[in-house]
Amino acid sequence: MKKNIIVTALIMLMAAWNVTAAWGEDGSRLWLRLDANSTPATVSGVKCMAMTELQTYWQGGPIVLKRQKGMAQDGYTIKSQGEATVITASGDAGLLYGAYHLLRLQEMGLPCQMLDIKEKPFYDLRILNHWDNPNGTVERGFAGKSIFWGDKDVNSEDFAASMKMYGRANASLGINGTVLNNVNAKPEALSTESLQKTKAIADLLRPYGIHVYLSINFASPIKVGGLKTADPLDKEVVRWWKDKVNEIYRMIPDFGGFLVKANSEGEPGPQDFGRTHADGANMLADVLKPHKGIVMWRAFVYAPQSPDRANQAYLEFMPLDGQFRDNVIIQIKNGPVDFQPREAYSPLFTAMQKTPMMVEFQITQEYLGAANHLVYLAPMWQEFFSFVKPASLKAMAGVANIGDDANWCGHHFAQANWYAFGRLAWNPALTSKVIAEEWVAQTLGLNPDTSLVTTPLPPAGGIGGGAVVSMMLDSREACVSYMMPLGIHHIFAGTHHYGPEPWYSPKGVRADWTPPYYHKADSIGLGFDRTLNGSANVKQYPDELCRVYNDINTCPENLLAWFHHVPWDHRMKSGRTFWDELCHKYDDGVRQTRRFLAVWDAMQPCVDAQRFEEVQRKLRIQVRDAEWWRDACLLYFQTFSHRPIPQDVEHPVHNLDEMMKFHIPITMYENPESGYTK
Ligand code: GCV
Repeated sequence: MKKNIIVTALIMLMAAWNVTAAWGEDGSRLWLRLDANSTPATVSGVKCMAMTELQTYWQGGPIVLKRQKGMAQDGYTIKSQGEATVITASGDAGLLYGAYHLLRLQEMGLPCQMLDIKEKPFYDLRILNHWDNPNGTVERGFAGKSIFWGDKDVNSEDFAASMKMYGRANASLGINGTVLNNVNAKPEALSTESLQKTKAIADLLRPYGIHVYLSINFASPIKVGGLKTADPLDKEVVRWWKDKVNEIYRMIPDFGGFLVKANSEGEPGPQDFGRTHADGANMLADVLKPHKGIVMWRAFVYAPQSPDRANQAYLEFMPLDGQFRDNVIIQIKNGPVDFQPREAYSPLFTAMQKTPMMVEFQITQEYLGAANHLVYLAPMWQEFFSFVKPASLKAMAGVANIGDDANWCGHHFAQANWYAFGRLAWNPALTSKVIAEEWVAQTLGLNPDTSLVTTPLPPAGGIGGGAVVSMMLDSREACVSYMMPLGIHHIFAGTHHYGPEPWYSPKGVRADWTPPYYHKADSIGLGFDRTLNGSANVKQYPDELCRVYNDINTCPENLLAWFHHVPWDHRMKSGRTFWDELCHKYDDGVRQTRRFLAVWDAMQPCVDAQRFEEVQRKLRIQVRDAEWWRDACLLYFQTFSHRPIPQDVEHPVHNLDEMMKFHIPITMYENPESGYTK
């Protein structure tokens, strides 16, 4: 962990190991304050943690923490009684969440008197998924190395301090579970040595009400246990898993369970032995059941030969609906392809009626500009919830964007996505705006009710939050516009998913790993025909939506090229042709990023210098990247459309042949640094 700077933000995320002068003496612009010299948590219980936090940070009158039977799990009330404030909950976690609620009000400068608050989480399970590898790399991680693995000494004070911050940040949002390792799980995650480390982490996170979980490699009985098979119906295999699970629970009595990626992208699974997902999941569920453990079985599957990857999860899982044990939850990505800037929702969510399901969102910005682009994701997740009723799900998982970078997430504003995930898992009815306002007030110390239109600017903070909030709210749609508007998807560079390579199609690479599989550009038009005349993906949706999506004239324009091969001259609602609209969308996206930069530039008097400069640098990269996206996509698609770029649209500043030769030399474990850019 780099300890030379500390910035911000998530409630207490960043404590102040050496707060820089630029950040000022007031390290309090946190969701909750951290004291710079605090020692690692030595307290044992969660309730104790609630007391400690209040004793340390609460600036109001006396607080009473009360236990009361019969209240919802993790729920709490906060009531003012004379001078005192009473937090009541049936369990210790509820008391801790109540304490953080109170501190949030305080940090936001909201009234802390006359309180009468009643809260309970919408989901019992609110869980982060870390794609962290034993060697310390983080798959699709853009914020440095793993905070858990690699050369970390889990018994050191540094490690305890970092787990303390991680625990506080999560608990302040109500996050109560974490999967510590990559779903592309190395078998060694279950070795006794690795389990010792898992135990150490579990011990450090327990005071924050956080349970640990592990991703497992389905072939572990062979690779760790030395058996000849991992067939889930084989008695010896079952015995091996029982013994392993018993070993885990002896070490970690409150261990949460397993997350499984099976028969997907080369990972082993029950199908390797002629068995189904249900056979595999149920076997693990049975051995976990006596310990109250659960299985989160992922539905992220697709096959090289499939004519439409978006169809695959439904085809594999629908026949198994109702066949899973009650401690199995099917974990489904929000969209049927892969965390694209915009996707239709995964049709499994409305199709499966007899199986517990949970949604997997991606907090890390694998496909949304990594840790270089400011893209606030709450609007995307809320869009999902406008199609899929929150109550139809059991839980919410988020693929974490956390690493050992000084600001934890690689981009200051990426912390807002971690924050938003936690807040939405607690209450999916919260609006993106409210969440952004909370974050801006606590992290930047800006009043979200004020915009930046007043001139001259006051010399110090306290204003301008409104402009930042609206920039955040617009940022996801802007990203869609400059990357993949109107339903276009997966036209990323083959190796890193950062920049555009709609042409990427080397010989020998499987088709569904290349952009032409998805955009299908030709002289007629652009987009994937998923109608009844095409891959029939529309049929996986409820009848009413199927009809809407199937007809090019009723299909929402923001999903047009997702469901249709759209003719270049198709007339859009704006009156423009599809080609002209496409040009305008890319252009809008670029202009928006320039606007974001201008908003931020104007914030200079209101934000600490260090954070101002770091965000400004990233926004400049984002503007250049947006131009790169626009030019690469429009010039490439123009080779099919043979239509001019409209006069009222800014024309490309790059040449297509130059861009086709341009490659960023990064792997899936890195964030592109500014030097790469065109
Ligand atoms: C962990 C995408 C990503 C992979 C990821 C996979 C998954 O394909 O590119 O890095 O693997 O999704 O979610 O399993």
